[in-house]
Amino acid sequence: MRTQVAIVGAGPSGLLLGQLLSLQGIDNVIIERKSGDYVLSRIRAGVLEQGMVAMLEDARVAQRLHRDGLVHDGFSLAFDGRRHRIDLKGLTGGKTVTVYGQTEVTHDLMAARAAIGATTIYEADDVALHDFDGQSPRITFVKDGVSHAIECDFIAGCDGFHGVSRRSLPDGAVREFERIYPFGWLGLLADVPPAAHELVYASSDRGFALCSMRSMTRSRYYVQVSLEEKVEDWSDQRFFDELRRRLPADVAEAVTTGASIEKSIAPLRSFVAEPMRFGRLFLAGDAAHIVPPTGAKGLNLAASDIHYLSQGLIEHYRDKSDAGLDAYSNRALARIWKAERFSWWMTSLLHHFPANTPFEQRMQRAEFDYIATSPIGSTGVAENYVGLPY
Ligand code: RFL
Ligand code: PHB
Repeated sequence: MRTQVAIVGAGPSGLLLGQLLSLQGIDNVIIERKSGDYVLSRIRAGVLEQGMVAMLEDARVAQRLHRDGLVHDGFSLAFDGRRHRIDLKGLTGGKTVTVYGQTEVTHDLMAARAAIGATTIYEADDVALHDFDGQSPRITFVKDGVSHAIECDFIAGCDGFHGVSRRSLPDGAVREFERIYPFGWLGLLADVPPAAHELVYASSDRGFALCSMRSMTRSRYYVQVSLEEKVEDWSDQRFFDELRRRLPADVAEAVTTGASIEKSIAPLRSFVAEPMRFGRLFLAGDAAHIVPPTGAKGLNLAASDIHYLSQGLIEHYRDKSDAGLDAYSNRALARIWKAERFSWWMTSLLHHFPANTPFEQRMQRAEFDYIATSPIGSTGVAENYVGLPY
């Protein structure tokens, strides 16, 4: 088999790239390790920046998003029971975010891909990347016990943090930067109305909590937990009791409890691999970088990478120019590092760090007080949360 762009991974990065290329008549094949149903069953992000919404419009997959997505003009930060609203719209000259689950984005992209008739190979085993440092890259894999090869012009490594693409690079080809946080997030999804109309990020002496949602009838909640915690030890009742203890009183009172649809623990990590290109292999999304979920940036960064990468590939085929591909890594990384900083900062502000001294705890409180009383402090938070320009 031969294609122009072989894409490894059918997460949001791979599917969005495939859709944008297909719309320009650029042939592409996606190779995914899991089944389509498995990919759709992963519960992950929920907040889309305006730039990502615009990209989904360009990709012609924004119909359901505009019908079902919830536009949010603001969100709250809470500290020891005190609450401060960040007026996103007012502080950024009219920008907002849209609450729409990653699962739904993935669903819409998969449906569009099926309608276009582009090829996705699901349940591909032993995916391996070859010769991407030369002119004729190739991907091999095993499907239903049979070995296959795809020849291509370029490979897009969109296969997430644990994927094969980054690991295929020769030793020393990339420099990795990493911070692992000493806690995780226990998340719970339930079909109950959200406690508040907007998201609430809360810091308390018992640790961090977040009230989010997928719709006006489906809530997503998180509590910070130690890395030793096991999901099995958290009944729904225990989860909701702990959540309420960490929230300001009025929000805690408004929490409706209900049976969980999903409950899982995710570790928190900051990670960047530089550069994001090696020969004819380009890394995008979680394959190249991870942010802790506190700033809601992971999915949005995947989209901005794909913005730069799709432009580069389109320019290559349409204009016979490699300027966009040559600039890809630097352009993407400039935006990534700013989102890394914001996500690290929000994580540092709002979580209970076991090693923090009383001095550092006072610094967290002073930082919150500054944001809550300074329009300039709040504006910086708002500007980053709605997403920096592409
Ligand atoms: P994905 O979504 O991980 O997709 C990668 C795809 O590649 C496949 N794959 C392979 N395919 C072929 N061969 C191989 N060897 C392969 N290895 C892996 C995988 O099966 C998968 O389908 O990466 P992508 O597309 O870059 O998208 C990035 C986003 O998914 C990610 O940034 C966010 O979901 C991060 N994230 C969150 N971000 C937020 O903004 N807010 C959140 O609340 C939030 N929660 C989360 C998250 C990520 C989580 N992970 C990664 C464990 C919660 C979790 C649990
Ligand atoms: C979510 O709804 O899953 C969510 C929202 C905001 C975040 C992280 C996760 O910062």
